[in-house]
Amino acid sequence: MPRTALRICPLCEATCGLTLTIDGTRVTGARGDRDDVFSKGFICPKGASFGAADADPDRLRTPLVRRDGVLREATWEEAFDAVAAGLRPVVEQYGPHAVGVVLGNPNVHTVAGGLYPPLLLAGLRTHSFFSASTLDQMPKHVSSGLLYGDAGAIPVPDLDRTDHLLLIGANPLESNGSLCTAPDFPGRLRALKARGGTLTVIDPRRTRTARLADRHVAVRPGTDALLLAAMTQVLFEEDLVDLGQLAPYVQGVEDVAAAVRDFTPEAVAAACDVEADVVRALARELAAAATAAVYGRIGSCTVPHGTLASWLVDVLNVLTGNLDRPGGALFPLSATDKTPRPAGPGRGFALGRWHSRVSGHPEAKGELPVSALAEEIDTATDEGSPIRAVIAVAANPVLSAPDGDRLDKALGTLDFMVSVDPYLNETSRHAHVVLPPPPPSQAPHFDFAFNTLALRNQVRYTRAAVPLEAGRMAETEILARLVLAATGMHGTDPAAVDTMVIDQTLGKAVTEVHSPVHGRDPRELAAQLTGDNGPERRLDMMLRLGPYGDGFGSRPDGLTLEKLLAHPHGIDLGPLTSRLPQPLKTVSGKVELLPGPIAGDLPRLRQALGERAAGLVLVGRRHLRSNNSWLHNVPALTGGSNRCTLHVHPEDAERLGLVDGAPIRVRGAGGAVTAPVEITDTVRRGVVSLPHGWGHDRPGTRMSHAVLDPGVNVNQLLDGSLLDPLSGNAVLNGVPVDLLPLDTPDRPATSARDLAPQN
Ligand SMILES: Nc1nc2c(c(=O)[nH]1)N[C@H]1C(S)=C(S)[C@@H](COP(=O)(O)OP(=O)(O)OC[C@H]3O[C@@H](n4cnc5c(=O)[nH]c(N)nc54)[C@H](O)[C@@H]3O)O[C@H]1N2
Ligand SMILES: Nc1nc2c(c(=O)[nH]1)N[C@H]1C(S)=C(S)[C@@H](COP(=O)(O)OP(=O)(O)OC[C@H]3O[C@@H](n4cnc5c(=O)[nH]c(N)nc54)[C@H](O)[C@@H]3O)O[C@H]1N2
Ligand code: SF4
Ligand SMILES: [Mo]
Repeated sequence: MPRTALRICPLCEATCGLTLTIDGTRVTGARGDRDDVFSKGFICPKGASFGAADADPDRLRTPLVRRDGVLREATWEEAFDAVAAGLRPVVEQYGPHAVGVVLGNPNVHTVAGGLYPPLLLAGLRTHSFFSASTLDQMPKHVSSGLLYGDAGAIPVPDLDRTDHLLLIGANPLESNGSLCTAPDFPGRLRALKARGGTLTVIDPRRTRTARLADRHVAVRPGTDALLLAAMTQVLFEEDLVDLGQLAPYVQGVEDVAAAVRDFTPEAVAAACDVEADVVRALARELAAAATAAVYGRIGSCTVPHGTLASWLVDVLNVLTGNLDRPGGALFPLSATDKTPRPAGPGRGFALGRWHSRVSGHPEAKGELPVSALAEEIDTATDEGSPIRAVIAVAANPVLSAPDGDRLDKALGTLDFMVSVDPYLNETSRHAHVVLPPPPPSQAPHFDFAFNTLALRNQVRYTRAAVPLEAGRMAETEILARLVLAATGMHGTDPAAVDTMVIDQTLGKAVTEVHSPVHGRDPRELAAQLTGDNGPERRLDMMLRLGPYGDGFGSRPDGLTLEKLLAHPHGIDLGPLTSRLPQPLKTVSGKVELLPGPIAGDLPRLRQALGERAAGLVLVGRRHLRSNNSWLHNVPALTGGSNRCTLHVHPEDAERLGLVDGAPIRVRGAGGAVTAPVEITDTVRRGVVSLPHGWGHDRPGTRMSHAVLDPGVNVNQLLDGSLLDPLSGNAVLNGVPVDLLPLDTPDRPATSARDLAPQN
């Protein structure tokens, strides 16, 4: 008899509750859980294909260990012996920085990824840490770090209550939202319009989201920081600045006024290709709205001025009094956040505490740019060792980061590489050991990351829907064992890792005056923890120490794991509320509106006033039925409009003599690829668009469906040299490209410099 089980969807940031139908141990169906306190039954085509993604026969079932150059099935014991034997000599001989840790996107979608990577990094003490964040939202972390003193304090647009939403470089109708966890983002935009609110979308493409908008501004890619600076200038010039309740918590308003004085609408119009009147209207509409929220995503981050654009998004929210108020942009308070300390000055946020060995890129939030991973492996310098071993967890940088060909070669030269990945793909094929996590039906789910970005405070936990299959190891245990193997403790019981974290956390909490457990005995507290295993006990501890927790009995109505388990559809913790000044950790204890590093980067923006790409520039796009590089192996999610084609505007196509459907050579600084042309007026003139995550045609992978329609790797067009300097984020959008005859060779004839924007 089929049964049902609840499972939060791990496939995107919307975190929808699913009701799975299960026949034996197989997931045969998935529908939205109507009783989920947050998602209320919403589901998208990816969630509906949960069963197919879960049961993909190409998912690895056992560890693989390389012997005589060939990856072969092995036992878990053999695999971890090989990991310890591969990693430790590198650490001992060349030091910790010779081990690179690469974390990919799915870490933010797993319990294991939330709980163990910090221990791996702390244990290894390597500076060679890279993640998908520097292909994504690092500019936002840096701007939040500088403005609020906390790189994790990211304000979320209050979609359900705002009167005016200004959406920049985001396409939630395909992506379902990002840095704003909102199940049914599309429905929430429609509701905004239905209640008389207005939606403005800034995007070089007329996306499905843009088609919902009252106003769509097809900005020239990479110029949002200029546009937003000009809007800021208008607010000052026309006396529209009104901080309202925020005033006591903000410093530096006058400094910002002076800093943006040159960026008039007239000055930015040509660079942005947006008329000065339109810029003025955007600023006036924002200021006039009863409440408004400015929200920027991928298109505003993965560009040369990503940190400045991210900063200006928040500056506009502050200057219009919309930061930290209902209807504006608010700071969530998640159930596993630490219990808030009293407001007051903090330590602030530092950038560049160390630098990358080869190009001297500054670290940001402890990370080096993943764009620099290849050179950190393949380039020797006088100082320090190149990276000789890599630990990759849920990461496919060969496709997701710039210049995959170079990285592909570099990974092939490592002394040792381990991948924690369910697939043998473009990246994991280089590993000496592959450790496959179980499919999601066999894993629990808790959103440590996305609850801190959710548009409503709520908490939900789902245990594994299906028991671990024989021979499988939970990803939490895989990562705990990996931490031990990497830090010279191979052979220790993995449960010791959780016990150590619990002892340390409770030991610290009892010393903190504001903690609900101040002064108590940590052993007595540890004995109270419930849960079936170490990760669950850690979750119980975090919930109980958190802002809604029971404080181990001091607030008897508060949250515990037991209470959460008794509410399988989740517990609603209420709408977001104003929280300032408590979240601020700047040295001044205020919002520091013009931080030094930002002021230092403004001359580069001023220079961009005169820059214009001479030819075509490339932007990306997402499709509802895809997810980065790893869902192309699920037949139900491929085909139809989800294809790797080059979107070209009809006028550009005519000028260049392009034919719809015919292949064309696209060349950038890092190489060339051939993709079919798709002529569409959804891209603006001068812009072409290719999606990322494709290029499944390398040998030695095991993705039998994906190879049938491999597409091409858009990131091969990049050479990894274009970065946002403050955050180290890769420039993935607004990149100059040429369209050339089909027989053009792979390697570029011109250098990156020749293709860079010209006056
Ligand atoms: N040109 C261009 N490039 C981009 C982007 C873009 O917009 N344009 N977007 C960027 C963004 S935003 C991101 S986040 C990155 C993503 O970059 P990555 O994180 O490198 O890539 P993903 O495709 O998300 O997949 C990572 C790996 O996780 C594995 N995986 C899936 N589920 C699990 C699991 O449960 N456990 C483990 N251990 N592994 C799992 C997959 O098999 C895959 O190998 O790509 C970036 N690259
Ligand atoms: N279906 C699906 N959903 C996903 C993913 C996926 O791959 N597929 N990936 C997930 C991940 S890892 C992330 S980070 C999120 C990302 O979520 P979003 O940020 O919503 O991602 P995109 O759909 O790529 O939207 C980015 C938009 O920016 C536009 N753009 C490009 N350059 C510029 C520019 O210079 N200025 C402006 N204003 N706009 C520009 C592009 O045309 C595009 O429409 O999506 C997540 N959800
Ligand atoms: S919107 Fe995202 S979380 Fe919701 S069902 Fe679709 S993929 Fe899953
Ligand atoms: Mo992402």
